[in-house]
Amino acid sequence: MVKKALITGITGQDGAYLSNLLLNKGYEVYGAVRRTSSINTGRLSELGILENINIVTMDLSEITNIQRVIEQIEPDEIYNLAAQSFVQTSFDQPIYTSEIDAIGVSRILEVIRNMGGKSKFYQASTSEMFGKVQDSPQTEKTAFYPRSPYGVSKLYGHWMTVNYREAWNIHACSGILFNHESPLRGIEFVTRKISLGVAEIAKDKKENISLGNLNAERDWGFAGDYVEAMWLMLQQEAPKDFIIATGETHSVRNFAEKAFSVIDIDIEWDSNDDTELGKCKKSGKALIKVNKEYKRPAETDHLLGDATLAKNEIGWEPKINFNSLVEMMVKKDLIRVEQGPICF
Ligand code: NAP
Ligand code: G4F
Repeated sequence: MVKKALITGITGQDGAYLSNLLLNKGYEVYGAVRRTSSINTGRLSELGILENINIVTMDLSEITNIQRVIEQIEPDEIYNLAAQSFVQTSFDQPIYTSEIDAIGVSRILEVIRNMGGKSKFYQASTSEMFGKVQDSPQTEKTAFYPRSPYGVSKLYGHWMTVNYREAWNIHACSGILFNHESPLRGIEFVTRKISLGVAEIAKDKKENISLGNLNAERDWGFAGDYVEAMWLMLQQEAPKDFIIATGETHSVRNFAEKAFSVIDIDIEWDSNDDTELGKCKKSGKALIKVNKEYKRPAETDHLLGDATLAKNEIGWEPKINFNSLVEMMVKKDLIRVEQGPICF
């Protein structure tokens, strides 16, 4: 029997990679899209898979909509990737972020419960739940301490997933995924902002890149590797939560240095305060500027994940390392700056 998967957030970065993976495995893929005034299926088109997906309209704010869609499809697996996923925006839109990232999860879980718990459920949890980290590296046992309305909302979704598993015996699990990036990453996130900025500077379309906290550290992996972990988690006999990470951490500063090295530019830093500049070693030109507008009211300073449990129990390991990831993103943006489209 062909398996049916419903993916919320299918128009996002992970939605595109996960759809591709599931289609290759022979799934019938249903993609939930919220109503917008313009078409935003560009990532699915870029991967050449849009025509193979059954698009359905579904917004996480509307339980009746969720119920009708799930009742109609009767999916074997539901991957809840939909979210207001930008941490910075969550400080300006905390209520909306909670509505989708927290209560939205309850809405789906309630529908699954009311339908007798037949669909398996994957929740897109996040390393942002560790926030002000209580331990490093972070494991499945590390205490949470979220530092943004996004992190707090995701923590609610995480515990609801655990609770519905324990209370109602639903095959529900939560992937605590550390930052994962790709050429399909949204342009507001720091890695893509840098890769695109570097490409634009290389092609004389931009003078410099403005960034916020250069010292924040993230455990950055490749999104294509991470969606495989989502699928693996739903294939297990018993549902369980796993950390998915590379086990390496790098600062935003490191990421920028590596990205410029792809176009043969070495960066040197000229001070260590709010007026810091990253200059081209050869020409002395300022290519990176610090702008406090991009700093956050409360920051997650350091993330480093330990994915040993995932390696031992579900056989997951990352394939793409940090250097290859940065190179892949800059090289793709160099092509896009000339040929487009730049964003989705
Ligand atoms: P993304 O590119 O920002 O995609 C988010 C998706 O959610 C988009 O398809 C968006 O639709 C959809 N969405 C937003 N609000 C919605 C609503 N009210 N109803 C229905 N759909 C809605 O995010 P991503 O990087 O692919 O991440 C996927 C999931 O993993 C998110 O839940 C994110 O929080 C979580 N996560 C991501 C990372 C990471 O590093 N990427 C790490 C840990 C966890 P539109 O296209 O219409 O905006
Ligand atoms: O790329 P970011 O915006 O990602 P952030 O906040 O870590 O969140 C991402 O990863 C989470 C997993 O931990 C996901 F759950 C979430 O959905 C999202 O995908 O920022 C990374 C770091 C931050 O410390 C930020 O302060 O980069 C720092 N940063 C410095 N300058 C900047 C900038 N971030 C952005 N977006 N733009 C800047 O100019």
